[in-house]
Amino acid sequence: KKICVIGLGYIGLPTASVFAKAGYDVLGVDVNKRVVDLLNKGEIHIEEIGLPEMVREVVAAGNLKASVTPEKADVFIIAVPTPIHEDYTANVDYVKDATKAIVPFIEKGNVVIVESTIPPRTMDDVVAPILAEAGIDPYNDVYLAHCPERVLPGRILIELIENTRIVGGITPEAATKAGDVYRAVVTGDVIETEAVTAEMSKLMENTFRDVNIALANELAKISARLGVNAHHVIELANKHPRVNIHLPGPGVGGHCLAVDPYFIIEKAQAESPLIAESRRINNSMPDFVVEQIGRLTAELKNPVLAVCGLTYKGNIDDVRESPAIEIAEKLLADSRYDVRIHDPHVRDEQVPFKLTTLEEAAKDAHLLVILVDHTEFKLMDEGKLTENMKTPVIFDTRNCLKVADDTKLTVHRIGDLT
Ligand code: SAJ
Repeated sequence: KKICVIGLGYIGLPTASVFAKAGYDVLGVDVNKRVVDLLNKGEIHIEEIGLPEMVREVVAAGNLKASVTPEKADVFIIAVPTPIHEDYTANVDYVKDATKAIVPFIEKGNVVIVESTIPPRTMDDVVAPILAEAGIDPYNDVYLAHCPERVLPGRILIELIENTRIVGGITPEAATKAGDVYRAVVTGDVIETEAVTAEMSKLMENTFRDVNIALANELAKISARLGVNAHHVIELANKHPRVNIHLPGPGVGGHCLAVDPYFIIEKAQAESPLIAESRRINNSMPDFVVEQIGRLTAELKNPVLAVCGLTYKGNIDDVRESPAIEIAEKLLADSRYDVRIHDPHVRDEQVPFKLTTLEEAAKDAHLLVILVDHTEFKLMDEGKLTENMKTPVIFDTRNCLKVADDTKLTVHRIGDLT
């Protein structure tokens, strides 16, 4: 069986690799020639645990090839980004372009799957009509389905295999045929439903998490006002069997949680005030962190700050929508501060400012701010790290450092600032 995967990003590339590893003949397609050339050499342009080894193996075995143009296949999987417009509506142009790109290669009986996250009704109102216009009956000629990806960056290769998959067919037969594609490689359940239900359930998963994080972030702010330790409150409240307060932090980033809720708001604005307010709360966290840094350094004339971590979460190299970037930019724009920035997972060309080593960042610093819970930071020897600091003070916005009680260090956390 031949599978053509359109889009070789964080989802498409691992997906193509997993099918190739299972023995399928896979063609990965991307508009970026550099990505295609790299892949044909067995190399990759993104960071994900286990992926370099897997890609090298399947490319060497001849099961995965890459090209800038699609070819005929039994199954087409579209995994392209859905960015957001300035007005917070979804930009589904890449999904449209990818659909148009495969149209000349589609034959009767093919399975066409969209994995990209899309606003509710996009399969019925946008994708199906593109096929229809090209003379392909989306309900009878092909098996068209939405199968949202649900993998967690950092655990993609595990979750691609083990997670439950939701397959939303544009017809019940399409759901079954598309479901069979995943049943061949997935050990989790494969559940069939209608396209719009699949679209909505994917969006609600990420919205659920975003709203819950907003609640935790609101608690952090309330705690700062009232002089309560939010982390203790969370620890105790979460002893209740039906309570699971999330972790407050410097904000919500990434291309999923910080974006997907808007796809629901766009389609039902009057009915989604809670979702919209949660977005506002999470978006306000970078300002809250900058304010707290101001308070922690209020006594100093020219505070030197060591800012550690830029990615949107730990142990990945993805800086999309990262609140840490926003915080770094705000600090850099404030002439009161001397700011040094370090992230072991980020390369200079990914960000609009210069990066330093951890040692350079910490040297003579008054405050070290942890914005991301990379393992490198969690494992670091705080004594060694702070020995060259002017004052051994850390602001751990991720509550990720385990600091011994007898340490000379002062550690502030986002949930225990009073
Ligand atoms: N965060 C907090 N507090 C928390 C949990 C997370 O501040 O308690 C922050 C993180 O630091 C990060 C952001 O939220 O900035 C998002 O991180 P995440 O680990 O929650 O999720 P993503 O965006 O990496 O991946 C999510 C996952 N969705 C869910 O867990 C419901 C993943 O399964 C999806 O496949 C992915 O979105 C996606 O592609 O939609």
